[in-house]
Amino acid sequence: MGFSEKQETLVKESWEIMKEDIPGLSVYLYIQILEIFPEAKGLFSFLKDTDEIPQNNPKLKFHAVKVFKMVCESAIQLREKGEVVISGSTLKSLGSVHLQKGIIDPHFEVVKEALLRTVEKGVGEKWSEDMKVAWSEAYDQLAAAIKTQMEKEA
Ligand code: HEM
Ligand code: ISQ
Repeated sequence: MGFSEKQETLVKESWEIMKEDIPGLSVYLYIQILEIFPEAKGLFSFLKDTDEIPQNNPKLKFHAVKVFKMVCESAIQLREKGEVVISGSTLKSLGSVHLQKGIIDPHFEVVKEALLRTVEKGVGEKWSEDMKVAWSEAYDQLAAAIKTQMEKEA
């Protein structure tokens, strides 16, 4: 099933709404991750040594925004080219960072679920099944590209 223009629009539109509350949604994303998978705390350098999720940590925000933006970018590419293309050096570094942190397939499912919950929270009543499918698809394809790279480096 191809990625439609409507799906691309759904992802882009929701990100536009979410941008209005980056600090809140960044923290929410980590809360969801830790709720589903508490051990993730030890993986992130900016969470390791804190009891609570820091509310205004620039690194934390930066990482969360990066993930959202990458999924958006994937949605655009899926519609334009039918596949997710990440530049060689970026992909290499993504592969090695996640490999080195010991990230495995089930972790990708955790982040996916947490991401979807965060989009749902961010867009409020605009949330829909179609929007969920669009984000899921874009995330899955992006995750697949990272996983393929991780296998190459392993
Ligand atoms: C680091 C993106 C999945 C855990 C990173 C970085 C990016 C990123 C951009 C920063 C890389 C750098 O510092 O050069 C993504 C995307 C994902 C994904 C787009 C899925 C499509 C996951 C999953 C986990 C995870 C499933 C596990 C829960 C981490 C950790 C770091 C990291 C622990 C290092 C953070 C630190 O302490 O500095 N990821 N990631 N990532 N990612 Fe992911
Ligand atoms: C995955 N990799 C790096 C940072 C992240 C932040 C939030 C959610 C998932 C992430």
